[in-house]
Amino acid sequence: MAEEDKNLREQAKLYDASQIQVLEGLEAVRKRPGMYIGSTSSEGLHHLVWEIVDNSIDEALAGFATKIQVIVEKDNSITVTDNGRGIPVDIQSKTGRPAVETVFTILHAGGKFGGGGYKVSGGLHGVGSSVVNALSEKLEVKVFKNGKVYYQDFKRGKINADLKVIGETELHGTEVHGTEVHFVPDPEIFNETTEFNFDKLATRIRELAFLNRGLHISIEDRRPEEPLFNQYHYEGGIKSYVEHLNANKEVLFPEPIYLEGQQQDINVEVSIQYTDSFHTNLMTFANNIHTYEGGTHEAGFKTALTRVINDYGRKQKLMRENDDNLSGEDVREGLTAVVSIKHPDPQFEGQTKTKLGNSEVRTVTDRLFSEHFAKFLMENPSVGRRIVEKGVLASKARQAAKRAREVTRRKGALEISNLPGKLADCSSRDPEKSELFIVEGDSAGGSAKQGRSREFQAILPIRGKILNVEKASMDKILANEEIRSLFTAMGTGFGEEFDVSKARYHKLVIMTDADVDGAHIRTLLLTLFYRYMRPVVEAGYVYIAQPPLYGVKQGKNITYVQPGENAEKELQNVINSLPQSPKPSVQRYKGLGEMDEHQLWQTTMDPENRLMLRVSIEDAIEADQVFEMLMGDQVEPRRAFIEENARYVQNLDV
Ligand code: TSJ
Repeated sequence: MAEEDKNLREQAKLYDASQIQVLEGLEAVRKRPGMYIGSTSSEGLHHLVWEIVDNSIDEALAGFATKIQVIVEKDNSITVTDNGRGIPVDIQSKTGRPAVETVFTILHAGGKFGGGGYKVSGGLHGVGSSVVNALSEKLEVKVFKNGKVYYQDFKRGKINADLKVIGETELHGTEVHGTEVHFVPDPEIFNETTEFNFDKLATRIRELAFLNRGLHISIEDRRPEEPLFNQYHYEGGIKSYVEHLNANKEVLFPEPIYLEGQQQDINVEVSIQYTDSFHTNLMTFANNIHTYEGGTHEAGFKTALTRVINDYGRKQKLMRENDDNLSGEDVREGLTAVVSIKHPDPQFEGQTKTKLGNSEVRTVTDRLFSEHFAKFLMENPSVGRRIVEKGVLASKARQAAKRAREVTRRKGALEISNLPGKLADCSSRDPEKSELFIVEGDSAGGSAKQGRSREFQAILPIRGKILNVEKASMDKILANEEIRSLFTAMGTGFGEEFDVSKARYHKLVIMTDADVDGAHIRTLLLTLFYRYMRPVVEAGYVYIAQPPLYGVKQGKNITYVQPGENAEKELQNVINSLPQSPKPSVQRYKGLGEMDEHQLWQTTMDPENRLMLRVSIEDAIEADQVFEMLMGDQVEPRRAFIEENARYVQNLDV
């Protein structure tokens, strides 16, 4: 009995000590949220969702969960549910507390128990569910396990009440098991916005479905009157991803090549398919994290692809004996590929921690892919021939482009001393302060020149449609006047010599009319940036100006309404808020040309007032796909796009 008492007292002491640690730990998270989730902007807010979802993904990777459900509730809170084993609820000897409580109260407690297998959580960002808890006004967890429903809730990371059983799970004789977490992001922390972006969530959730073959994952938005509900499930996994990426393209062979293999605890999946375009789309992932900066899996894949195609081409006498080997770039032209590896202990490196570092992954990926691919080529000689021929063609085009570039360079055409005449440069030479506005049309360009702040804003007017980079080879692109002036103004060089650190402006602002043509030009520019200035997009230098959609005029005063989902509502609010006489008049701005230089400055260019959208690499990829659809060979998707957008424009014109 005395022994028991002592034990209890010890436990209580332990508990007090750990509670103090808990409070200090989570208090640190609330003091410096940026250190744990990157920022407290919209980016950080969405990060919370991935921290939670990653835990369910881990449960799926472990082979226990098959369904994950994400809900954006009416109040912008989030519910994530899975049908896995349920977070353990037993008392841990170390803390004397239920495991599930520890998951939410101790920093970095995620994945401490269970062990083994692949984990997403605790990977790249993986700061864990306790950080989400600390940054939530309220968090509730329900664990369905052992025939019971366990419940606990927290406020700003603090335990509200102990874990308790609130019900039974027996449902029509089948045992329900799983985990449900509901959290309300704390507006004290997320003081910019607590509003979730459905498309952003849906895009990543769809990606997770592609990356985890067989998983059922859904997202529901309960905020609109008519809730939105998307379900994703791909039996083909990344093979379906490649099919999706190539949906609007002409492909060289009907079914993407797919392989999965395992070696040294590393799981490798690769799927590839060639299209008839010049564009390479290679996406690599490690433990579901998009490795934008590549790494050893990417390197292994690239080496294998180049080697296998050259070996095959020579063996089959599809290349001449004296020809040089095809280069990596040559064999990747027109390639769409997804490489996804899973590793028990992934190491992420690089500027944005999106470069896989584990060296053993290089050889494993190389080996598994080359074996499969070489076999495929032997078994499919007509496809093999087309792939080699495409590479040979790319090689020839590259040599032609190199000659064209040399001529361009000799003439000094891309040098800053040859700044295009149309460019109205700014006087600052500090790239961080300097902005380049790319303006649709000479007349709007004129107003922008008049209205700008000469000190740090430069204007480059471009005329109408720029070159279709989808169908043009590199030498054609370089010969294009509009494109050349853009690259010259930027000062970054072109192609292999491209150097983002030479950028003369750290803001590149696309300013087009708010109509279909403007949208088209914007898509063209984004595609150009994505394909030929990608580091500029990745650095976050590209923006889209947001000229106002409406102006409500009363007397001398004009109130502007910005574009966006709620523009019409906002317009009504503005009208209602004004006195009814004299009667306010509404103007809908269809083009930049309808504003004078003063208005243009005030509404769209003045850093104090303007609204600009920063373009993410995902936005650019999407633009690239829209572009492909608009410009590619297939007529049907293009018609659908135009019809859909025609409707959209009609709606706007109401
Ligand atoms: F972490 C979290 F709380 F945020 C969270 C965890 C949120 C959600 C929506 C789900 C989960 C979660 C955790 N789903 N499934 C699990 N599984 C475990 O934690 C688990 C269960 C059993 C065992 C075992 O060894 O028996 C081990 C683990 C890690």
